[in-house]
Amino acid sequence: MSNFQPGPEHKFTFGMWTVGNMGRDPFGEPVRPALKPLEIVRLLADVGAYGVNLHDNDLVPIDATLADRKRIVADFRNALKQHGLVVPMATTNLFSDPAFKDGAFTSNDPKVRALALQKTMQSIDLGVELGAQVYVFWGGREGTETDVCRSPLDAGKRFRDALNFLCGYVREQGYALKFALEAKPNEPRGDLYLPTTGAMLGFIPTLDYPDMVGVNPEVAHEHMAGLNFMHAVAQAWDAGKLFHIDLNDQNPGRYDQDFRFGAQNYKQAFFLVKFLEDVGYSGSRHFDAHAYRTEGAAGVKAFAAGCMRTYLILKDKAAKFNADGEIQMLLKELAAGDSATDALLGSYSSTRAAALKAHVFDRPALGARDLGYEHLDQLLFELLMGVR
Ligand code: DIG
Ligand code: MN
Ligand code: MN
Repeated sequence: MSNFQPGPEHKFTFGMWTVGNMGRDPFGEPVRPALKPLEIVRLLADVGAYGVNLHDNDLVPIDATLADRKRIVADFRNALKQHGLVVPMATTNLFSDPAFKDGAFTSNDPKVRALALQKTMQSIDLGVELGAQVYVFWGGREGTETDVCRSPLDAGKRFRDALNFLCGYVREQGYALKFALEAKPNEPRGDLYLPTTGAMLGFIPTLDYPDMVGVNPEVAHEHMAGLNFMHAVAQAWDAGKLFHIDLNDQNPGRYDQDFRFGAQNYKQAFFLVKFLEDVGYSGSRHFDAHAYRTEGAAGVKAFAAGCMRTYLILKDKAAKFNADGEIQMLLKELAAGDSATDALLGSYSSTRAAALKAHVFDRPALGARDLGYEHLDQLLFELLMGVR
């Protein structure tokens, strides 16, 4: 039995804001003390993480002087080196400061839009300096409580203009950086623009440099929209756009719970891990989650360790599923072709179209088949529950 201990090869990463979450919520004050960046690095190294990700202001306060910035970044880089952590991803906080209360890139105020570009370029510089190769854009304030304030067409154009400008900046700087767009349907705004991963995938081809831009799907955010997260990830993968991923958990129809990975929906978490491992996803397994507000320091460590242990347990279950003779035999039967019909399917030809139109189907027989999914799903359940 593997001991499910995380190692660098698993590429588990956490945002500084995750284990650094103080437990503040809209109805309550912080319950945990703030952790300094160096304490976060030490904590993540202790639990076996591979890397740490950050918003600009998770590390460098928004009003820091250049001298402050220089010292803070030097200390942080020393801590990363001392503890053997890397920074695969960085992002900008364009949602905390009141200046962005009505959006950043999509704000009606051109001064705010310009400030957002300035802040993001500075934050990109910081991320690249720390070694980031993926840059995430989560538009936490890019939305509205009432559509009276602006047309979604103007919002989309402004977001497109901002990304095109920032792609131009990255290209001119010669940074080896890819952009990953993160969708969320709502919160903290009443509605967020481009609310799902699918919406982001439809938006990317409208950009000047679409090859530089992919997506960063988050479990909780697709679940908030009532969607199947693994399907969203599969669509992104199929489009060659799965540049990063935010792992956590969430019950549908709730606020953004950002629970420990696998804490709510074991079966969906299993199918996600199986998908990522089956296709050979090589990116970070990034946990964008936080401990329950009930927890103290020990609970935060248990949260972080639990995220990674759960992933490794489900990875082991996926391997067992793929090696289970009865399950694989049933799947093989389900996937079996039919030589007579195979000739009718495939790329278009007038011959094939004529044959299809002439073919006589036994439709009642097709409807009468017993597909055996109940038995197959029960086998999966028993495998997940450890009785198989
Ligand atoms: C929230 O899901 C967002 C922010 O935490 C951050 O900007 C992004 C990076 O994963 N996710
Ligand atoms: Mn979230
Ligand atoms: Mn996220």
